[in-house]
Amino acid sequence: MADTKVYTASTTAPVNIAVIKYWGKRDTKLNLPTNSSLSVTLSQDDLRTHTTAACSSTFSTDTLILNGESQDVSGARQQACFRELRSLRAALESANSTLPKLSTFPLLIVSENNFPTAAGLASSAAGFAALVRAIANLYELPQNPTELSRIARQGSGSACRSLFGGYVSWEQGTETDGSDSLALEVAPASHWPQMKAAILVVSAAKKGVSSTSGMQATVATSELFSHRANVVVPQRMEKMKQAIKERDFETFADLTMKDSNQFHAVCLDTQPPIFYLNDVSRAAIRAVDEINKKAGKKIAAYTFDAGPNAVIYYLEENEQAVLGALNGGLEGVEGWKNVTASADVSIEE
Ligand code: 2P0
Repeated sequence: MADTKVYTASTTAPVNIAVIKYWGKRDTKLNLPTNSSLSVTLSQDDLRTHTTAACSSTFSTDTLILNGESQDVSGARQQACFRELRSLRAALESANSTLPKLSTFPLLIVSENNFPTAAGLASSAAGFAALVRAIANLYELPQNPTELSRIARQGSGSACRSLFGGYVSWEQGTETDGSDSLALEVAPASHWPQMKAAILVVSAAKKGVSSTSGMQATVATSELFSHRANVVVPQRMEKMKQAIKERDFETFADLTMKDSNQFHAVCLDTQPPIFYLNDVSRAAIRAVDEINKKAGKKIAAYTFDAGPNAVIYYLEENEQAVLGALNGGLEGVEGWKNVTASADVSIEE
């Protein structure tokens, strides 16, 4: 009798915000980066993607629905994730003939973010991480998060870091097939649970230059870029791992702010220049500098991705000093989101 059952599995994946930034690819098809990067995972209570994956012989075609809207799945990124996951499932099925042939069924993926997709809050990272985990759960794959991160990376580079909670590195790797370009846990969230983050939503508008095209323009035209990728970031990766290991917030903050500034410097060095920061972003930078000056040490660290919104890291004990000053002193901020910076990833079945 034909198998007409609908198989389903659900999961959630968190947003991550890099403190050592990914910017530049050596292989655009496999999303292989020109430098390693390191991120902090945000709490799923605040920011996450929830995804259900289903498959059935009764479905007609692969379908992806994001926040209620049907998405195109013919792109190379989605196709690469589907292909890799199906091939892992097919290997299980050929080893065990009693397993249902899920690898041959069309997929239906339904995804919801609990935050605005357009707000520049790394939605593609959580989105592809959740998609890969949901299908891996559906297929009952034995692969661990690092092995799955290789697949999520092909969906969106930064997505590979959202397979873990806590503090996560994406090791650039040297192989041309991407087999060693994957995410590793630097420390679990429980190692440094006092870490908090506040997101200043300066603008919820979609960014002007996409990360994917912006980073390749930088690789092609910036003279500063190779110094960053080859000299600065390798040293910073080591120092950042050490700072996290030692729970040394001052060094963490110093490296985080320097790396954000250098990422935006290579954007400015791109032709034509890419501007992600605006006047409000710059006011946030000055406000954090003032907070740190007043405290006599670094108690707050700003970082900006490919847009004007600020993420401010701080330790719980300094919440009053940091948020009080930011709340009082910044105009032009559309909204606030105080989030727990670091959280364990738990699988929601
Ligand atoms: C990061 N960003 O490390 C950096 C900092 C933006 C600035 O990863 O083309 O959406 O999908 O691999 O992952 C954004 O780039 O780019 C990003 P693709 P992605 O978080």
